[in-house]
Amino acid sequence: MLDNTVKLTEEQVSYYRENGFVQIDSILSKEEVEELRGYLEETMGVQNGNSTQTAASGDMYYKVLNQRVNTWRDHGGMARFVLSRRFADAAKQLTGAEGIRLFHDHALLKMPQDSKPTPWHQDMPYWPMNERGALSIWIALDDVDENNGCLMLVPKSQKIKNLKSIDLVNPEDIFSDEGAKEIDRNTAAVVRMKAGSCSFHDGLTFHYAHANQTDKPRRALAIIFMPDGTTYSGANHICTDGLGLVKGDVLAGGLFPKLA
Ligand SMILES: O=C(O)CCC(=O)C(=O)O
Repeated sequence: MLDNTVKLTEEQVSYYRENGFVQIDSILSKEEVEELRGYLEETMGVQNGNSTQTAASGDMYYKVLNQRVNTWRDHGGMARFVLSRRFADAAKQLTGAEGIRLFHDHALLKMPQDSKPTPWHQDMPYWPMNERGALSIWIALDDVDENNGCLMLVPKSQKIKNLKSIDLVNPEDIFSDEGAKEIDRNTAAVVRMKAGSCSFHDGLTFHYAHANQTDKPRRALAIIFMPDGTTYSGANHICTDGLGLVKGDVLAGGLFPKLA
């Protein structure tokens, strides 16, 4: 049952709050990983649905990520996982927020052959939110290490402010930003894990993913959660454009459901 919750340890919660990320092993069973892989495969091929493929094969961005946003809006199986209480409740425990809403999910595949790393960046600058506190769960659907695209995360980097968004195809070096002077990339954790394990990272945490040098796709599902009450900043975003939101509106309702 994906609605069962996982009680995180005090160490996991305090590690997240101090360092801006935490790894949690085996959040999914082997059977659940197998099930989710099947749904993911069906979803990646959807044409004209309610989810969005952000780049086509051959595009430069596709070499960084073969990405599909809002898979839950097309596939009931993806929805079962994305909307499950298990992940949202873990986000609630980590943040201490009174409630957790979905912002969006995205399937993140790193394809074999000419794969590029995901450059160092923060997520928050891409999100149209006034308050900090939003976070991602990144669920590995394959065993991951430096050879096929595991994440690297810089401890305590969430303590600095929201810098500017980085072009993921022609990246500037985020570490050369004046605001990032105190962040040392040499302290980054290499987050190797087994399929079915996950990490959570704060929207401000500096992170990177290695290129995939193997001959198989690296599959991951990331879900972005936000504390209930988070408000719209007015910036453009694929998930809010066209919804008629005005600056300061609470991000809520059926497209941003409260999950925990
Ligand atoms: O999976 C990747 O390569 C990058 C993931 C990422 O940047 C994120 O989940 O915020």
